[in-house]
Amino acid sequence: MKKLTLLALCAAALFSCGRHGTTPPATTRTQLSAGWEFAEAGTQEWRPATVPGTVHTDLYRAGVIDDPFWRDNEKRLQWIDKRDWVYRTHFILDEAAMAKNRMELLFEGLDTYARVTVNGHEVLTADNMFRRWCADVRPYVKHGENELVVSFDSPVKVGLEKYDAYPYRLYANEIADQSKLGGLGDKQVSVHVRKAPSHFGWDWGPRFVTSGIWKPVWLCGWDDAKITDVHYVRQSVEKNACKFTANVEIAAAGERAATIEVRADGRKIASKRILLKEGVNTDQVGFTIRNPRLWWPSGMGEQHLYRLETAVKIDGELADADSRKIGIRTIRLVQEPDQWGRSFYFEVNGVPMFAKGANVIPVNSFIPECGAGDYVKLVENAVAANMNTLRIWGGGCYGDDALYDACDSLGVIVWQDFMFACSMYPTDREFLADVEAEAVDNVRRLRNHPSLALWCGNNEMGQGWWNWGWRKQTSSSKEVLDEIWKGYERIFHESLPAIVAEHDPDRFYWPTSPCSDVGKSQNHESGDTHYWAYRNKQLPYSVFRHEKGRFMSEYGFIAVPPMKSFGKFLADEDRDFFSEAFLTHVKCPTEPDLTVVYSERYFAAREDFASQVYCSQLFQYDALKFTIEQHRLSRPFCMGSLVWQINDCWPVTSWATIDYYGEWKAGHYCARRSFEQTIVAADIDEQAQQLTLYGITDALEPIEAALVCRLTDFGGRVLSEYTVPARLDANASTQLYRTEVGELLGGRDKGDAYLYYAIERGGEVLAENTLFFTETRNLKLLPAEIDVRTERVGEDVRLTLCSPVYVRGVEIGVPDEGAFVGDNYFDLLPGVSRTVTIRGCGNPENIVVDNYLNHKK
Ligand code: BMA
Repeated sequence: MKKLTLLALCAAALFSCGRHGTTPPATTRTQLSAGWEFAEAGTQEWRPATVPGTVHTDLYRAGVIDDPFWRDNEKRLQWIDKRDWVYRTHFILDEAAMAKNRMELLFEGLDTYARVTVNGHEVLTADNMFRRWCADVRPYVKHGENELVVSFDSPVKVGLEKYDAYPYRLYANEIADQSKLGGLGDKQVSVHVRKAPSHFGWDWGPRFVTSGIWKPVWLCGWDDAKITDVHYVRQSVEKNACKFTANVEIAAAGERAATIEVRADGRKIASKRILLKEGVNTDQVGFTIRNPRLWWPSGMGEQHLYRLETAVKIDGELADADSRKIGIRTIRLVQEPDQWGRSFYFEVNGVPMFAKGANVIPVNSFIPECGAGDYVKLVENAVAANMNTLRIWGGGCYGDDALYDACDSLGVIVWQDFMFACSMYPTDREFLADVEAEAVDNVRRLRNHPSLALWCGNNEMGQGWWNWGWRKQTSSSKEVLDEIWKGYERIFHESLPAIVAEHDPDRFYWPTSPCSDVGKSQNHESGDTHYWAYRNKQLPYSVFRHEKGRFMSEYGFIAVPPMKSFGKFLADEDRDFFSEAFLTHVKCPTEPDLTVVYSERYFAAREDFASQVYCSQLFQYDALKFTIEQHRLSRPFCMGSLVWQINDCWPVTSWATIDYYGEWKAGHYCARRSFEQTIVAADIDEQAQQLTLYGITDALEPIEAALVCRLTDFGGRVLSEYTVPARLDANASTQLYRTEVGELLGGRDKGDAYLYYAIERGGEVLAENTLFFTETRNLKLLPAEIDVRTERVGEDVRLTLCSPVYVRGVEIGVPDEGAFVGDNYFDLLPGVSRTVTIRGCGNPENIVVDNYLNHKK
């Protein structure tokens, strides 16, 4: 049965007309989200569709396919991307709608090869998932019912045509384009298709090459004028005043006198009379915000945002209005010569910022499954872990507006990649023109966000080409290799920086991540660094003591999902690290072997699934703790630590610190602790066997305190204790104490004791930490019985844990859906109780507290 979308004009004024008057603007924007159906091309099997959405999720909802994430279903669903699909809906235009002078159809995103018809007339064709597509449909619409049809060609079929027609092969990483799984043999078509690279698979992602209307569709009616863009450009920031220009872009139907009005938080602050000409008009309106309140990243100050509204009035009537929030701040990427090479850090409002954060991949393999709330949750989770920076990584998609809104309001700096990763791309003019249009669309969409700090050309292409053997693997003539590199330079050294300079001149452009210097191999003296080499050689994580760069934009430690999540994507019989279904959800080639090796190395082998899962989690915790502390203690040499990765797009063994279902893995609890504003951290020089303790704070005031150290055995006996004065410099890492390890241990075995160290002021512990002198497997841990007391406090459950002996990495498991454990994977110090609040716990009797390491042997 057909459902109809009625264009109720009065309800259709989507953009706030707010303080500009009570009458809605003459320009109307109506979302076409109802009544959609889909069918395979050439069939008449129409089924209900969700728009925005994807064909995979529509097939699942229609009961045609099983859950794509369940067990090894991925393998059986590869046929979908080889078919063509058609989407259609109907909408009704009433007289008021028909009276509009202009009528445009706007697709915020079409994935990917699409032909759009209105009442049988082709109005546009699309070939790039990342672009916006707009068509004039006025000549084709009619009073009453109208039909809108979007036909998608298989991205794989089109990709294959392009691949076959291309004069030479282009490098694509085989974990990043799993062509064999897709039934295409060696034919890696992803680089020819402008859609999320990770749709073709990744080392954490399934291969689901989607099609669909993945972003909202709008029908826009207008008479004289429509605002097509507003860019607020800061001219100067002074203590008492911040000067701005609003660059306003207006489409006009003919020559008309008009007024542009700008309001800040509802108060009119500027207006200008202009003369519109038919076509696209651009004009500038200057205004000043007096006594500006600055926007700061989380942890550095408040995130003050101003609501700015720009309106166009004709004959005193509101033609159109644009409303958005902006923040006032300066951000500079400081790259200046220093004793180590050249710095690389963000300076916000004149204050150097140590970037604490993570990388973001697509939030779901089927991106439209996520709504604004999911993006808010993601950023809240980042801030909850004391992060101030997110990198939107280049192998997925440019983020949803809601993601940047959340970063603005919660104070998270965004490093934004353009969508190119781990491959080399076509070099022809047509491809270049397409990606240029894509870049312009996205730069214009995102440039008003105060959180946005930097545009980066691509992920890992420069290093891959010159230093990771991609040229060799391309096995082409020198001429072809030169041509590929020339194409690279055209996109990343010419076009994209020029687009950023023209459309977003205040923002820094960085050609590729990682990059030390254009054309040079990666070093630790300048630029940003990804460090992954430990994996292939199975190196201990302590290698991160040496593998530190000026800004660590990627590093991470893999872990299986938390125990609670397995039941959602695996059957009970799959609970084995090497079962077929389990391995379907492992995409990284070193896994699960590396996890097994590391579990053995750090914790000693364990047989049962639950304790293997636990070891995998604790490994992620310990390795991240070590590495984050190394980064932070070596500031100002290193000024950024972005964990790979904060999220997952499906249930998988990955480096994510939060799994697909939103469960915090051990790594996220660790990040929260290690990214706290003030921490104490230890560094052991293995060769000299010298221990140095550091106090690190991002606070803008120095801290006068005392450093307390207690060498203790695992039964709780204090072996030695001392206190020294400690002064932590503001926004810095300060060496507090240095000693020989041997002297400290006083002849004891390294497994006999641990060091508790803390900074205290007036009896208050400002930061505390523990240090071991050997791997956990060698610690002389004693059998422990943890005393667990439970108490209900309102909706929450409060657990108080205590043990007379040292307990490593306590894991608290709560089976209830949606429950959140306030703290987890921490160590219990002998005789020191710890209270944890659990949200959403039904029956406290179901809580499992264990650590597998202090069991009786
Ligand atoms: C980096 C990233 C991704 C990848 C990750 C983990 O290379 O840029 O390509 O998923 O490492 O291997």
